[in-house]
Amino acid sequence: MAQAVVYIVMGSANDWPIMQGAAEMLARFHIPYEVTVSSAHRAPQRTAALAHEAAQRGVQVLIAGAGGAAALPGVIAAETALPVIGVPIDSSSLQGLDALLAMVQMPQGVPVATVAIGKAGAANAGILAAQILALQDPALAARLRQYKAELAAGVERADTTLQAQLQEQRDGSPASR
Ligand code: RP5
Repeated sequence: MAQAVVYIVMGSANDWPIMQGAAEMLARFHIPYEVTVSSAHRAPQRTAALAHEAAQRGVQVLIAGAGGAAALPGVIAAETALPVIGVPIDSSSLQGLDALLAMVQMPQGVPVATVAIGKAGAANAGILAAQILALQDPALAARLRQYKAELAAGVERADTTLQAQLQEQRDGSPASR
């Protein structure tokens, strides 16, 4: 298996159904990754060690997902100079708003690139990691351009379908008879 260049860390195995979205994006762009569970609060030493050792192991970007009082991405960012992307997970009674604020409101000097709460955020974390890696990888940059072209083509198709439905409604309306 290829050496992982992205490390996905989650505060709990229960975060996996959401964080899987990041893994799927990395796989789509052919980026080797690893996934692990670690918790800033429940396993602080394990979290610090994995963040500290990531660069030596060839990791270039970390994605950290957590819910509640989500310290995980910030603690990882404190222990490494690698870019850290934070994914707020909707796993508490505050629906992820607590995790979002914990990640986005990092003090000056220790950034966490925070994405949206939940599934869209997890997928975007995978894409953002790919975009960072693509700065040094022209083949990956080409795959990202292709992905953007597919997004745009999807919008064109959706609009064509919508216009056809609207036309059908207009043609079938009493005023047009
Ligand atoms: C956070 O607490 C985890 O990231 C998870 O989203 C949340 C709840 O964890 P579990 O009690 O389900 O393990 O640290």
